[in-house]
Amino acid sequence: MAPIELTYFPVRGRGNAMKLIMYDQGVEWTDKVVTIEEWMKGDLKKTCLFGQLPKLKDGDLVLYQSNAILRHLARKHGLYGKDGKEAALIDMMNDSIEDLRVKYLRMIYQEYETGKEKYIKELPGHLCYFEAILAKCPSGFLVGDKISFADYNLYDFLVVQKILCCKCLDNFPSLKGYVDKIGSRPKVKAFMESDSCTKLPVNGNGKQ
Ligand code: 0HH
Repeated sequence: MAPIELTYFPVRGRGNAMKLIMYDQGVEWTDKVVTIEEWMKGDLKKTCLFGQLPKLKDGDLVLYQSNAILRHLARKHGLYGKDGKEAALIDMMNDSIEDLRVKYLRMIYQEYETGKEKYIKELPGHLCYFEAILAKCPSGFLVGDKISFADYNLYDFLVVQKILCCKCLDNFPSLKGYVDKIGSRPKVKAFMESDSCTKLPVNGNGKQ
């Protein structure tokens, strides 16, 4: 069977969490990078179901929407909890991460100059919920005793927040420990230090 193919822009953006899953889980996949110039021609956009990337091709399944892609990878690779109850809780966590990601992306793409300071000021008020959740999780993962797709997504989000504001986790010992723990998984560490991650800008407009 052909390896999974991920089509995305040359940025970390919404692609990084899925790449983390695929590297850490040893998934065979290929990276199809679309330059902004290529995208602006419009031909590829017209073929995308919702006119956007990322796109994941897995055999004859073609998926759009980053969270649907994360969930698909999670179902295939045992990253969706041990039962329906854990899966529901993992979905809840991931939806909350998406809420924060949307706030972050709005600031980056629409109001970086005017809104960055306010965003950083308000960030602890959002992160404190995850701090409280993780402080109560003996496994060190968001749900249950195994890593889930929401953990990869939260890890990716927190690393990006640290790039924006290096002190943002200083008052959150559980979140700090969580980032260290997931970041020290050998394949996660190797990926995060590789050119595949470090050479890409965090966002498409050069802001971070
Ligand atoms: N809800 C969707 C998801 O989760 C949102 C996808 C999305 O916003 O998958 N896709 C954006 C790229 S992510 C998109 O396709 C942001 C990175 C931007 C990198 C540079 C993009 C340059 C575009 C000229 N955007 C392109 C578009 O909407 O035409």
